[in-house]
Amino acid sequence: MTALFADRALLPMGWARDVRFELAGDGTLAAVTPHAEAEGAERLPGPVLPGMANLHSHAFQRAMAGLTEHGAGEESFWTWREVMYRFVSRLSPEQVEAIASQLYIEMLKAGYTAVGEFHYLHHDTDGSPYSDLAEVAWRVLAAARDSGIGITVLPVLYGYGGFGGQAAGEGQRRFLNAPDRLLRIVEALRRETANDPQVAVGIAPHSLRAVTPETLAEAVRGITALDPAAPIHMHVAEQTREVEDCLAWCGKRPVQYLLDDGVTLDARWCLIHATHMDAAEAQGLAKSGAVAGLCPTTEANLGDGIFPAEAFLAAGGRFGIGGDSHVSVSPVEELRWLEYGQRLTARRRNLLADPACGNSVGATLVRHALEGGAQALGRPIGRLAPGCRADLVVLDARNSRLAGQPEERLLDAFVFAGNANPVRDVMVGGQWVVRDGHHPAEEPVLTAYRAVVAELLDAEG
Ligand code: NGQ
Ligand code: ZN
Repeated sequence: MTALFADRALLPMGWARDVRFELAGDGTLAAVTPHAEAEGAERLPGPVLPGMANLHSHAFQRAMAGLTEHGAGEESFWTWREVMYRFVSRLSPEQVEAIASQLYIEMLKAGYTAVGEFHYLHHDTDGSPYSDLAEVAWRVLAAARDSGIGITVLPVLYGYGGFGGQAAGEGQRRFLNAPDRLLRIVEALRRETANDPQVAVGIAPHSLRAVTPETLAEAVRGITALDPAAPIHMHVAEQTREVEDCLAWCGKRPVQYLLDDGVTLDARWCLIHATHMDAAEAQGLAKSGAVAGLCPTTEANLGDGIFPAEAFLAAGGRFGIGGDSHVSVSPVEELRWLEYGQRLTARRRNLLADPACGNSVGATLVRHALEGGAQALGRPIGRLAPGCRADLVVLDARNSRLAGQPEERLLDAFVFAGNANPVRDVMVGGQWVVRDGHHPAEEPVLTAYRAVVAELLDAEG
């Protein structure tokens, strides 16, 4: 059995010293022992954290980052979405794979060891299905496997262009599936990955705008029959216009609708963004046990608004973080902006400081995001404990932000003290995938990515 040894490691109870990890052959942790001997173990060169989950990704959007920051005045989420539709209308499965490969390597190097791929680009450019319905899903799966990142594939149910079953537009035609066809993609993925502990499969009804109560219920029934614990993710209440349209459609706000009608929100669910909630909705979502999937850098980039994090956390709410459009690929930046958004609106400091995390903002952010991310991705991750995946991140003891920090301030320094990447080595499922800041495939993957971006930008003109 392989053994690792760390001077300091973040365990479920908090920081521990002289921790010995025994790795089992199946990629899990067999034993985690504090105050242990280093004898015969590989000594890790810095403090060790569990790998972070990136619970919300649209991988292809990585190649759009920086493309939509021009133009004054009338730009909004909705005009960004038009540009995104144009971009997506040209992408080939091979290009999606090349972009996802680059993204997943960037994620690993930043300390993410698992991703939730909210996958909605299903069909050919004219909207007809590929001969293999799951063609593009295989591409993102291949990118994850080749990079070594763990993945929860969430094939998206997308049927309509707005509340009440409005017809989908041209730009959405590559996304469209009825529930039965979506479930065929889910079943194919489940069959192929049944014995792969690096992969889980769930579903993602895209948003209340893209489903009807009937198709939503049918998809939830379908996935529940296949796996009663499978994750279910959905975008909700990201823009105020969505709240207004939902009120006009059913008389309720989006989160309130989900709490009251149609579905049973519980620990399987992850509501992405949930930006615009009133106090009752924040309470209700917290009590449901569902995870709020927060994507602070994308929410800032798209002008969404600020999630009511202080109230949600005070009510016992669970959250995780996602890179979403990948304008940033950094758990540090997501967590930092989660707290900064609160400070900028409240004009106070240290709003997300949980007494259970020693009132440290850094520890509160990291520990909640680890837990909520693991729950949302439906895999045994986010904890350095026996039976969990051996997904761990070794921080770079040479990074200035860690200099002289005692354990109780280490996570504050991790989140708030600088910009150089503090991640040195990354292990996923017992395999080293990043060593001293490098991934073994980073050069060829970057070369392929550059070629794809050049093709795409050429076509953009
Ligand atoms: C998406 N992205 O599906 O990629 C969405 C935009 C929509 C974000 N919401 C499209 N950040 O919500 O209709
Ligand atoms: Zn999204």
